[in-house]
Amino acid sequence: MSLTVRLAALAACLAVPATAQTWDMPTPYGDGIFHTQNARAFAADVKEATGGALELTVHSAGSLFPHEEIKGAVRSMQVPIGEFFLSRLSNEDPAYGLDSQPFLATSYEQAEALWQAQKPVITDLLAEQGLMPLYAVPWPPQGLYTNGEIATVADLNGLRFRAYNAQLEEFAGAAGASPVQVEAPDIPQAFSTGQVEAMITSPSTGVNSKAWDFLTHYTPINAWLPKNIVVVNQRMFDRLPQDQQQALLDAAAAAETRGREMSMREAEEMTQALADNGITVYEPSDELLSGLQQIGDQMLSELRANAGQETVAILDSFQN
Ligand code: PCA
Repeated sequence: MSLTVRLAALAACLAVPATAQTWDMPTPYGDGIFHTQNARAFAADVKEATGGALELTVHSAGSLFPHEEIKGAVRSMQVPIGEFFLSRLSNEDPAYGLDSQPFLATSYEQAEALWQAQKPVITDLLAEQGLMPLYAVPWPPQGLYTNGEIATVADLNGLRFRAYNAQLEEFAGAAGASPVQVEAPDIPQAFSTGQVEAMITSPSTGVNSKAWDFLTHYTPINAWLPKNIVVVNQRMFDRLPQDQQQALLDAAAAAETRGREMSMREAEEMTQALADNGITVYEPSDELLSGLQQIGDQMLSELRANAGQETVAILDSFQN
């Protein structure tokens, strides 16, 4: 072998380590959503830090597994890693759903404090299923989208209301609306076919689904900041060489910080984008806010009465 050929062969070995592996990473939301962009940046960081030995392929918008199957797919090792909406799991344990309790944590600071209180409990719960949390990122505060302005809770009466989890379903129901579960990528179709006519979600999801095509009004009620979480299968993680484990953890820590910053930026920029595209953005009336808060208070007292000790302990440490 000539020296050049040998050098070329050596370079090829260095570029693609012999043990290089690719991990599929299913995620629920579309490419235009900052959580997905953050996941792709996370993947790029992992690739760079491992010199290409570990590559993550992000499959967005539920394209590899539908949203409701992502957690199970990571658990059963069909995929090593995946992202989902944390409070979807509240039917397994109410601790998962606290970030979607209406008016419990309504700012980024409060959401962060709530996450710090939730995290040890959620880490233990996930560990029972062989899963380890890598990072969690809040959505911007959730606001109310309708046709026409909403002055009081009574104005929501009878509206077919898009919901994404059990808490929102309960909240909409208590406000007199009729909740219908619809995944985020299906929002435009659900509105255009008349399946739903109002929703509570972030300005990010409103812009991503072009809310101005089927809605006229938005009010930032800042009702809660739900989170997405990325989890890894513990056994798959343990099988990685130590340096790759560390690379994954470092990239995850960076993704949590970056994602939160993206979220905060979007809270403002996407609200502006709604207005720029013709949506009327208005401040909620005191009457509307206090009516919705009352429903939140009622839901919280029911939760406290029915939840286990650990969930109540999270609430106590957060609320003190
Ligand atoms: N967007 C997602 C979850 C919360 C949000 O802001 C959705 O509407 O499904």
